Amino acid sequence: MLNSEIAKMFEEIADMLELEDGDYRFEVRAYRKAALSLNTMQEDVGYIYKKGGAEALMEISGIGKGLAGKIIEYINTGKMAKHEQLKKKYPIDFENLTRIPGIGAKKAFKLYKYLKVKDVRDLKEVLAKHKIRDLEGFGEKSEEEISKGTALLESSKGRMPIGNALPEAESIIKELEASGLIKRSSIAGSARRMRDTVGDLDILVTSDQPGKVMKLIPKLSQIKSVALMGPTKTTVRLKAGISCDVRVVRDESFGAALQYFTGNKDHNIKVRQVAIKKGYKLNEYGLFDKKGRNLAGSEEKSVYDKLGMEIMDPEMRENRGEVELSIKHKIPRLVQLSDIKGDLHVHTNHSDGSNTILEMAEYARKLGLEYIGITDHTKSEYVAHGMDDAKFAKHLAEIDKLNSSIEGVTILKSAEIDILKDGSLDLSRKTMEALDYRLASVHTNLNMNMHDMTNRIIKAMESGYVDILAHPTDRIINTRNPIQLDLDKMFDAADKNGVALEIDGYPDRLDLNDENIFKARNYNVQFAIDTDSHRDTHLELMRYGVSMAKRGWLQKKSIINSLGIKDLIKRFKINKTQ
Ligand code: DGT
Ligand code: CA
Ligand code: CA
Ligand code: ZN
Repeated sequence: MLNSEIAKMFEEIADMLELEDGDYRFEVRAYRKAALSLNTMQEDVGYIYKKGGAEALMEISGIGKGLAGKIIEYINTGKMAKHEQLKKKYPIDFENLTRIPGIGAKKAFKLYKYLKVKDVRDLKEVLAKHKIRDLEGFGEKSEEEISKGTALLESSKGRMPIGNALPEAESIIKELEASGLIKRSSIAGSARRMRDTVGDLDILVTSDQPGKVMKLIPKLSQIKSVALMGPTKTTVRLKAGISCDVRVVRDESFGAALQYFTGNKDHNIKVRQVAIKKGYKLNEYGLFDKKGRNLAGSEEKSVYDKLGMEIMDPEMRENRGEVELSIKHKIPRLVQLSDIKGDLHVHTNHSDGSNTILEMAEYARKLGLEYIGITDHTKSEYVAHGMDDAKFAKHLAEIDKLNSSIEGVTILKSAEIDILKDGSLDLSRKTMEALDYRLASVHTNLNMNMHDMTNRIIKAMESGYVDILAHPTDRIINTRNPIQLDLDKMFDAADKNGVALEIDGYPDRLDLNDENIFKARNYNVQFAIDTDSHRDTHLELMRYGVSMAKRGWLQKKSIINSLGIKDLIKRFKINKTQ
């Protein structure tokens, strides 16, 4: 998808402009805003341009005439003059270097200027020689931080967050389908299972003309290079920085192939054992009996059916006991996106979001949600423009006013209350009591040891003022490790104090993750699946949170925002007459 390529270039232009003499703050902000907007859009800008021209591009939030021109330049020429011109002056791999905590554009430039560091490989060399600690503005502590961050980046190498990977696959499928050569198509592999990160993408299509499909693939707009091309499988490297396997099978094998290539491997091995026990043979072409007669293959469900198994959502296929349940026909009905009635973690421009309360509410209504809870930051989060009690008073009054005029969606009053270092909460009791419900989270002092961190969070939960604990482990995928937290104690406290745990669906977070959700099932805890939106289109990211919940085997009954507005008001004991 073009979005991520262009976003990358915009980010780099912003990085480089920060290094230029003169005041480019306004431009830097504009480029970064546009990059964020592109990165979190699920529709390809190439398509948007093709369909609606420059006008349509300018409807994307954060994209004005100038930036639309740059996007068009890139669509037409594959280049961006501004980017090339700056890049000559700064031949630095900003994209990867600035992913490392402790390195921003300015520090990356210093590392280049004084130590000739252009990329992560160079960085590793100077780290090994302890050259960074002596640089002005760095020091020993910062060298250590950079060293840790580099190790984390290395260990996550190659795995892309699902929120970036899935739209790539969807856009490839769209282009393939537009060719008219394709009968059926699907994403497979870890992206279909909605794992939080994806090693490579797997796409499956059926066609009567597999040769033509294979020839078409290198011409798709997303492809950077072809790694391997065979008669029915092509492996390509995408511009977005991930590999993709595209396989063509005969239409009558589509179900069997889909089952096989969805995986995971351990799930497949178990399923194949079921087949063997029955005297059958199962492979990517179909299910066959002893005499080689085809029993199933066209539909995935019929493969499971003929094995005497109940089909389950791809998210469950991780060999965590689902095969055994499926044989007994006891697969639970997992929560679905359509069960979600509202979003309880939403930011606006009253703290660090981009849109107004009204814009967020209207977008939520457009998506069919019954309610959204506005959870702007509290004062300790000053970098995110957190509000103090006085500002909250005005903010809440505004929500009341909007709520009385807007139809079709309810705006709930809340806050993302900082849990301070000592476990106290960053708002007065009076303000907290004026809220419809309270979401709390840890944002600072993330390096505490497990004992202190666990006590800090449990103290907050026991205050009686926390309804939802947001992004409980505070990890950022590929960037920041989870905080040290005794999860069992935390789950227990959540259960005892009636605190719902959040599944933050924002694709960088996905927190709690599937493994932790799966563990939490042993406790009687409730969950809230939220998007942590910072702009209107982020409200569409709910699907990632729901899939995490499915991967943790959650059912609708344990998700508080599957409640309709009336029941939710009861759950939160909100005094409302509407
Ligand atoms: P990834 O790419 O690391 O995020 O994870 P997957 O699950 O997408 O793995 P991948 O791309 O290597 O293979 C796609 C699917 O193909 C995998 O989930 C199951 C199936 N598969 C691959 N290799 C084998 C194998 O050796 N045996 C069996 N039974 N299935 C396999
Ligand atoms: Ca894969
Ligand atoms: Ca693969
Ligand atoms: Zn938030």
